[in-house]
Amino acid sequence: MKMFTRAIVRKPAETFANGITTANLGKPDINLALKQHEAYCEALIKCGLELTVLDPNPKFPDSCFVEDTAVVTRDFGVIARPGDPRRLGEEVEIQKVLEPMLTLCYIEEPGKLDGGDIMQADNRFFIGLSNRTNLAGSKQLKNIVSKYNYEAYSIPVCNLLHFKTGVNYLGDNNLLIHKDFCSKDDFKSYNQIVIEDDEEYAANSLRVNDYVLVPKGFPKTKASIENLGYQVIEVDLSEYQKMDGGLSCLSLRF
Ligand code: CIR
Repeated sequence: MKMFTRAIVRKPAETFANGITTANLGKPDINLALKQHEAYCEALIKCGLELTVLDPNPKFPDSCFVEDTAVVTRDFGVIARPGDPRRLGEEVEIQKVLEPMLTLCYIEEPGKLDGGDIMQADNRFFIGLSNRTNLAGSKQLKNIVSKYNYEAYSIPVCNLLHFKTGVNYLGDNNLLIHKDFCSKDDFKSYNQIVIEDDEEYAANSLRVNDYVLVPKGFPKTKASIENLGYQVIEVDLSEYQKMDGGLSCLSLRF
């Protein structure tokens, strides 16, 4: 099934280790991060995507996490307004890249919104209210997507960086969800694949066309996804995990 045809990624910069993190997993190795990024790009190409690979931007250590700077669909894009002031400005360059590709709308002050808090599930958008995404940002996004006939719901996010740190939609009504996700009841209508604490990082796995990309080292999640009938590609993201970055944050797909 062809859901996406292209993706935007940005290579990590030499300043990568100066980015924002709460992970306590040590300093990332930039050379290994670059190798892992290449493998991630190869996985997206295997899924059938045409990639736009942006050069590193050392001014923004977190700028490889492009997902946070926009919300994109095949019909339109929304330029986000990053919720942490240290990342404000990353969205400006992404706007330049997306402008020739998509009709764009914008989240404006006082709205704050990180793309990592936005999950599309078929014709619905779930908008996580987190430390990075506020009610004003959520309301603006709701107004935008409703013009394109999507439903939109705000969901409280607790104890997680982003909404999609804990929940991800695979398609076919299947939803990966961390066992302690605080707004679990909002997802009763989905077939929930519950992720235990020891595999929490793998809750951020990503369906791309005929494959599901799963971070390497989480065998139970991988098996659960395979049991649903999906082909899995494992991607080693150890260096990104050290910077609180999940698998989906490394690309914008549409
Ligand atoms: C940050 O704290 O903003 C980055 N170090 C990690 C961003 C990860 N993005 C995501 O989960 N969508």
